[in-house]
Amino acid sequence: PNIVFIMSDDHSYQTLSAYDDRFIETPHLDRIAGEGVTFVNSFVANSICAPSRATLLTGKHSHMNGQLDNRRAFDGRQQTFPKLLQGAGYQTALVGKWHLRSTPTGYDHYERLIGQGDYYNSDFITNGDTARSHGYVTDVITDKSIRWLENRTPGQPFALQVHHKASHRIWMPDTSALGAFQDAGLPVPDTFFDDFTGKRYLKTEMGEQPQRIPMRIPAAETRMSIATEDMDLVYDLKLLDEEGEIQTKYREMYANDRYARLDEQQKAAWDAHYDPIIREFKQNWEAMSERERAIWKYRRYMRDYLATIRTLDENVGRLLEYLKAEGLYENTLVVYTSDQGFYMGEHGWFDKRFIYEQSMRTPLLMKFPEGMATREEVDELVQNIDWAPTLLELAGVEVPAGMQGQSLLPLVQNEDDQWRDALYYHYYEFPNEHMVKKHYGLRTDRYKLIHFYDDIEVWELYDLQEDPMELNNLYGQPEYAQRTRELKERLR
Ligand code: SGN
Ligand code: CA
Repeated sequence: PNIVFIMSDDHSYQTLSAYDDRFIETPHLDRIAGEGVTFVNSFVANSICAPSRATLLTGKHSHMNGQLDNRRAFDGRQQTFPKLLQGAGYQTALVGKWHLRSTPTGYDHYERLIGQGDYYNSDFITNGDTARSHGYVTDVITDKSIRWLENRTPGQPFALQVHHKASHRIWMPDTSALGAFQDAGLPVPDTFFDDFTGKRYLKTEMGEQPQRIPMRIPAAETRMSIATEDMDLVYDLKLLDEEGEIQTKYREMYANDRYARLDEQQKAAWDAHYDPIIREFKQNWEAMSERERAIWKYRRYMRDYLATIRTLDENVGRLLEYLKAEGLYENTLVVYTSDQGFYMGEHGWFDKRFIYEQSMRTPLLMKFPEGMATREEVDELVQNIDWAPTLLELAGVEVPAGMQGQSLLPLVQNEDDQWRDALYYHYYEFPNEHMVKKHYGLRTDRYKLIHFYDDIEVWELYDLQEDPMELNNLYGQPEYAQRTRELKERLR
């Protein structure tokens, strides 16, 4: 079978309608779900880009493949699934985001973005040579993918990785999608104004009233709030006014870099959309309360984010149509996923990194080759360490012993009560612009135990069944002492 592995950047499961249709309909992505398997408990091992991509390639946790954070370069000498597929006779290619700094290994062909790449008129490195590709990056990545498929050697199986830039910060929509969510309702999440007080330890002594003791709260020390200047009015929300009255920390970066990349035609469409929004902002901002301002920023953010997803969904549809038209669809495994989840205003945030649900989860849909009977929904705990073993087993290649994940093939065919009962997680990038502390933890189907360490010493425990939004830290409560000991032992 062929493999088409599509991975977007920072696409939350909350904005993929096979999972959640409060914000957006994604009919093309839903088709993969409809004809295949939806993994409803899909997670990453370290919720950040380069580590997630290294885990995809190696089937290993960060401490085993060496890619702890976004800063270091991936050691491309180690064993990866593209190398193994190549060795087994597959044509291999990667188009789009790479973000691992070192030169890609294991590919017959690659056209990769440099670092984060750009939404408009982005540069690509094609097998070593750098050139600019005019247009919107999601269209361009799809075009390049289709072109590679057209030029491949027929009759030989292929594995193509399509790694989109969308829907990464700063969420720049295509000109065709600019107004798409202007009138959308966009419900404000219940936890948008979370003050994190439920994360304090609850201390109880015999005969005393339970009380929350003051302590440092990792969630309260981050820099990823929509309401504050963490989310920049000009850079993130595109409020670049001609008069220069909206002065923010990243105004120049937006003006001289992101916005400056647009050509005259793109700028005309861009300005026609944002200028009225800027005027409205200037008229109303002063009179608004803190709360109203926060909600206004949230909706402005969501409109752009969702517009990038709209174009992403259309382009996935275009690629699927191509596979169908060429008679390739039936014998191809199509995977759709993201390098991690993202906050859509839950806890007042954007960004990711935390072991908390919205960022530890990631969408995962798989349409298997025709003739394989698969379940429609898999609810066992799966993680990105499992992706490489799955692709290898499907291709008939032996999974190396060093890979820590497990092939999902048996699981998609049959329920498995012997499947793993817990996931390990570890995030290492601190300090960093968003200031999420280093932490590791364990997630079972019901509980999550977390240890924040380094410049802080904090444990958290959540009962996901009673408290799915992880608002109420149970660590230290006497009635959870036994449970905590068991979870700690399992984690150790
Ligand atoms: C950039 C973003 C951050 C984001 C990281 C990591 N800032 O630094 O907001 O957390 O990427 O994202 S930006 O100003 O450049 O947009 S990741 O997906 O690559 O891990
Ligand atoms: Ca990412």
